Amino acid sequence: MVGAAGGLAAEPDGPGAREGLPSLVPLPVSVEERSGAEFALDADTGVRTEAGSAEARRVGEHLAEILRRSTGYPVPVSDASPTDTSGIQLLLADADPVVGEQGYQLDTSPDGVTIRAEHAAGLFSGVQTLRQLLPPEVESATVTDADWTVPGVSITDYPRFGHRSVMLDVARHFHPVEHVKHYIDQAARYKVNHLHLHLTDDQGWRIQIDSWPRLTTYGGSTQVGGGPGGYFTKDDYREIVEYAAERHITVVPEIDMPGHTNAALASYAELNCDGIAPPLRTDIEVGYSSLCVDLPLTYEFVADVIRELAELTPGPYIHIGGDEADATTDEDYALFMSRVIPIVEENGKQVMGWHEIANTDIPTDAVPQFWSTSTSHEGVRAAAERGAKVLMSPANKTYLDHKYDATTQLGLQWAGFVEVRDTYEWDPGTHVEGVSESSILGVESPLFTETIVTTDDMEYMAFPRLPSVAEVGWTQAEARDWDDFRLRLAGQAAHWEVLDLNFYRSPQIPWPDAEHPPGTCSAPAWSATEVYLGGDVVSHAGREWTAKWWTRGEQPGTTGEWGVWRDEGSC
Ligand code: NGO
Repeated sequence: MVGAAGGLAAEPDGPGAREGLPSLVPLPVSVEERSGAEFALDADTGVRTEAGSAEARRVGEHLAEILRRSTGYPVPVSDASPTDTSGIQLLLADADPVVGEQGYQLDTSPDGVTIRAEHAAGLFSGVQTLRQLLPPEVESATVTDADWTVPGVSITDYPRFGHRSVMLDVARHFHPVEHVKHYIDQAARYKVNHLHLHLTDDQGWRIQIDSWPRLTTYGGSTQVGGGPGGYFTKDDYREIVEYAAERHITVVPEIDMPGHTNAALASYAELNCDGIAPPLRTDIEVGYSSLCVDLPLTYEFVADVIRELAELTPGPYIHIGGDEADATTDEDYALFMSRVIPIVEENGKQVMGWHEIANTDIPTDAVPQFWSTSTSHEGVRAAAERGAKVLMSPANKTYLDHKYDATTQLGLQWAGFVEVRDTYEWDPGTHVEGVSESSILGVESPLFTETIVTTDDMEYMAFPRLPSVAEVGWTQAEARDWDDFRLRLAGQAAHWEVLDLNFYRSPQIPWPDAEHPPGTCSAPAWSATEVYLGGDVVSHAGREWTAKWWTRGEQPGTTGEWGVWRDEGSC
């Protein structure tokens, strides 16, 4: 067995991807180069899937669609046959048992490529690897000319952690179904298998709840900065769940409570302890709202919301938030959780929550999500000792909403700057005192959206950090090495260019791009608070800048809106 990291020529300091095999991210468990086993796709190549398995067929169709789009070949999908094994085979038999629930084996020969797995999830992961083995043009949305040769390899691969997740906050800025699907596509490429949707927060409620309709019609009517907001109808939401499932991604919906609930409290006066509805909020303060813990109606509300949400949720988890409940006393918080957790369980779901829930008496199948910048937490340690599993998303390692460095115009920085190397060089299995590998469920990279409006913004913050955290979740600890990773990551850029992804050219990565070698893109020069005069373009110091977002607020001496404008730099 040749470890992929060891078997290939790597030049840590030179620009450009490493030579040899295409750069795979996340790094597989083992990659053996096999000369003479290259396979060239052509107009006759078909995909053959395990006979009788609808799931394998779906993975096959998914692959065929990608190949048809870029190669223009017909790529028929049919049942695998013992007598004709040419082409691309997706089989659910005879995989080495070491691949487990989610792993796969991928072998090439001059006649084809065979992916074997125990389950369709493994086939799907193998297909993502195959995409990276093919030339980057395979990602083209239109028919392209390329040498469609898959190098000769024998790969055995399986994940370190079964739960690899991304989170998208659709509450601070609403992100419509198309944005979410786009994000799902990018995450699936890196073997992420969960999408946590932060559906509610102070600034907006984004999921239709039939028994409490004003949550969305009123509570979803704005967002950070005062834009029109929006929400998912139940059909929209089902569409997301289904789209994700086709990509072997399970959706984990989050209703954040008892804090982060201003949108709900604004929508229904009767949910407030004093019976008075607060105004909708469009700023980014945290820690001021709380559901009314003593009010019986609070639990009727929660029961309705959880029931309707559970009906929309095929996955096992419902995330109940629980973070930053600064407007709730500790006693009230514990009381609230002791009443809400059973509601989730009665609906047949397991609780996930930000790590503060571990300050209360949570059941052992509840999952605290660690988001602190510190490396110890007594409640999380104790929960792990009692047998709970922990989801790891330390803010200073995994928060995709954070600035890369002082020049990043988007993003927050309360946890410091988060460069690519920060997201890579940490170990989920040893990060939190007293919480060992066996207590770790997996790893998540959250994208909060206080400053994230467009898919360009999402891409810029997620790339290249999302693939980096994805490798932390997938690749075995001893195989990870920064100097090797940065070369493999550089190798991904060619795929991102075909995909037209707006990725951040971190100076830590030796990008192979001759046109834009590291450091030659002009850094964004400034951001400033200016009076907003209307329209989308504002003149500043004689130049025009596109303003992508602004924050409504009070500014001494002005009565209008004002904004934070940014220069976006150029390449
Ligand atoms: C914190 C806070 C969120 C913010 C985010 C911004 C958690 C779990 N609660 O993370 O409300 O949006 O930081 O980085």
